Amino acid sequence: MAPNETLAFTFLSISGQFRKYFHINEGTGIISLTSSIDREKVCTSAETLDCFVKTSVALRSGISLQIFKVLQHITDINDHSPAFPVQSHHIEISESADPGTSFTIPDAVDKDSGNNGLVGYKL
Ligand SMILES: [Ca+2]
Ligand SMILES: [Ca+2]
Repeated sequence: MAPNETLAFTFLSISGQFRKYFHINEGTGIISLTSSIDREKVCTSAETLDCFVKTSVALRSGISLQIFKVLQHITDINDHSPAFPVQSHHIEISESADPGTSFTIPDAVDKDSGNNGLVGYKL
């Protein structure tokens, strides 16, 4: 690098809908958030525990260019409570029902992942 040449960092690409969440300082290369990320909105697949942002950053100095990849992992916090899909559920029980007769209720869901999304039931 020649003494008067400055470095310039820019995003070449950011995966999916993440572009609006990240900024890169052109002079320092520091990546910062422009707003909070709601993990459950941007990584919607219930089976996917991992939520990654794939980024390509270009570093320019004069006519030279280097590209490197940055993989950012969006970790989950337990910010959703379990909830039933309906507010109430009606069950009819005959007085002749035997002890041990069981009844099902709708499955509750928790939008969080892994242990943060576990649901338990208690009377
Ligand atoms: Ca939760
Ligand atoms: Ca969460």
